[in-house]
Amino acid sequence: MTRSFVGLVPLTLAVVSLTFACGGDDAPTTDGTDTTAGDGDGDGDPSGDGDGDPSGDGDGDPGDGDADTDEPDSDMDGVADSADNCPDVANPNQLDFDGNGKGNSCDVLTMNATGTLNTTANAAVQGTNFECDIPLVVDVLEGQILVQLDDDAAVAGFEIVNLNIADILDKECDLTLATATVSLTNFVIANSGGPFPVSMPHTSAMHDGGQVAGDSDIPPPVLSTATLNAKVGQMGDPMESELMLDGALPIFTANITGGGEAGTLSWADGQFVLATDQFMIEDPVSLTIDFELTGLVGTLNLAP
Ligand SMILES: [Ca+2]
Ligand SMILES: [Ca+2]
Ligand SMILES: [Ca+2]
Repeated sequence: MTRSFVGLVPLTLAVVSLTFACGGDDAPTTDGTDTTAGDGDGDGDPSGDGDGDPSGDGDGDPGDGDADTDEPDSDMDGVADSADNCPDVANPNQLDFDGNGKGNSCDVLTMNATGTLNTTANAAVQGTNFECDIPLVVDVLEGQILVQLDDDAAVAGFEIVNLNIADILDKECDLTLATATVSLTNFVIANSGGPFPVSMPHTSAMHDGGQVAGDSDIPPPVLSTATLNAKVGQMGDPMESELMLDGALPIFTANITGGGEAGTLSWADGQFVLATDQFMIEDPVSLTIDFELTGLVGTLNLAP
């Protein structure tokens, strides 16, 4: 009955005018909107509760988002589709770290990464005590890191999509028998899978304050390559090989502030073996040179 009544609002308007003319409405409005004869509330609402709600439950649906009526709630998280910031993902907390209207559970922070990391290349002549270290600056020119938070303000996922690193050219160290010269070119650290989970607990208060901080608890899996050029002594052309990194990066500390407006990823593991490689030198004498990249220390700055 109620629904059919509301459907007749235009008709009802006419009735009200008639009723007013007849003096039967005890609370008519002066703007002509009170279309319900005799209900006394002056709003034209047949349910009499004054909210224009045909169902009479007082919530003014449809479109109020409380899902207590026949409004669809596709993910059944208790928040109606029309008000759900992730309509297809159950996220009853509706947490939205960056306040962009998309809830954490269906949103990703995309951060650009730049910064400087440090590692050390060790060159050693097999079967001898001759070895030397070359400090290398890993200058991350550009990169992309994705950050995924969830609806419980408890877990974050990270994905290091790529880190493009400036060429490292002609770094030398003294192997006693000869000078080792090392170059790293086409150096890219890239994701080797999907986002990886990390345990980075933060409270709802921190979330609402726009901050995530903590340590990753597993090494990020990466597929990283570089071309290693090495030359020993002044003879011959540089040797070249594909340098495959170890498949993981050390754990890091993350700190993201301002709801994703800024952040850092910091590494501080000086002992981590990042990559190894081996060269055979035939001229002027036969030597095997082992190379090892050890340590990852430094900070990447993150920005949207
Ligand atoms: Ca929902
Ligand atoms: Ca949802
Ligand atoms: Ca968001």
